[in-house]
Amino acid sequence: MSRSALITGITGQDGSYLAEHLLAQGYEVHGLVRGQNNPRAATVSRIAPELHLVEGDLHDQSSLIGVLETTHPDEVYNLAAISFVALSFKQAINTGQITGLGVTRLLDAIRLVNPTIRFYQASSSEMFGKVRETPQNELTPFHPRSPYGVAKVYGHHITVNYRESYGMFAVSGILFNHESPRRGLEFVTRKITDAVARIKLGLESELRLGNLDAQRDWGFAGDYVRAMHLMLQQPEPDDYVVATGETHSVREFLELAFSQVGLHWQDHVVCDERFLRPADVDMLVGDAGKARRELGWAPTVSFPELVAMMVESDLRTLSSSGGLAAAP
Ligand code: NDP
Ligand code: GDR
Repeated sequence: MSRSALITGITGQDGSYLAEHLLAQGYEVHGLVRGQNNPRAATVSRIAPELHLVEGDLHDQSSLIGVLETTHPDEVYNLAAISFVALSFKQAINTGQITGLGVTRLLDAIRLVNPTIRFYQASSSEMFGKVRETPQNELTPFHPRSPYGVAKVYGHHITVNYRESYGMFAVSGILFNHESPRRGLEFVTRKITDAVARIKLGLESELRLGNLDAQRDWGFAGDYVRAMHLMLQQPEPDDYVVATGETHSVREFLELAFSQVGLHWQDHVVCDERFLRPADVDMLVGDAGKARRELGWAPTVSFPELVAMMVESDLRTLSSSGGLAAAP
């Protein structure tokens, strides 16, 4: 009998990479889709045709219980969230409801239906926020800087709490930023690579951005979903930082992305205070030593390779669609 997995957030960046990875390992994979006629469901079904889509919402506990009862998963990966930090400032309560309390709804549903299910929570380096030490590891104290970060801290602690209180196999993966050609256009990396392709093709001339000094530890999403799966295969549940160990500024990302197509970013980028946040995270860099030692995990894509992959993909997609399609 093949193993079965349920992924929430299937229509997001990580959902499709994780589905592909688990299908390749022989899993039966179910993906939770919210809403009526969700337009992103068709995209993920094209990427992973063997995937089974099921309806449910992290707002609605009985939908989660129903999905667990019908899909019988051995493993549940909770990737669903309001994940855009800027939006979380504008919708702080909604972010708390989904990104925070949604974790408890899912953990409680698992406890009721089948407490032996293994559970992965998508925690974030945003929990470190105003960092207390560099690099950040599993023991670094949290100081979140946004409603999103605060909600993720709650999600992390409730995951650890259900493990300790009920003996559930519940783990929290503290993942640093990871990007890809499938990254949403609202995030800075894809916003940049999409704009570079548009400017190169003569479709646009300007890119408006906020804080260029922010530094992030950027890896490739395809590498990071392998770590999620490995965490659920361990003899004991535990929490892990997943990161490359390198940090780069938004300015460095711009430099590499524009120079790849023979352009200077200074000729096109305009600073626009609409994209500044009420509070930002200045610098993140992770120490993934524990994941390396215990999971045997290591990233395979370097920072320049990641930027090149994303620029090439956006150029290819926009060239073949005459500038109409945003997502590959
Ligand atoms: P995305 O923003 O691309 O995807 C978020 C997913 O959550 C979408 O599929 C969205 O569905 C779904 N969702 C939102 N609200 C609900 C709801 N009420 N019920 C069910 N599903 C919902 O995120 P990523 O793929 O980039 O990230 C995956 C997870 O990992 C997120 O939890 C994120 O916070 C976390 N994370 C991400 C990092 C990164 O760098 N990418 C780093 C660290 C953590 P819909 O299509 O309906 O909107
Ligand atoms: P982040 O990613 O907040 O780190 O959260 P994002 O790409 O949104 O921002 C990174 C940094 O770039 C600065 N920035 C801009 N950001 C956006 N989106 N748009 C702009 O125009 C812009 N200009 C400058 C930001 O201020 C910030 O400092 C991501 C999400 O995937 C989270 O869900 C995840 O938990 C963390 O990564 C780890």
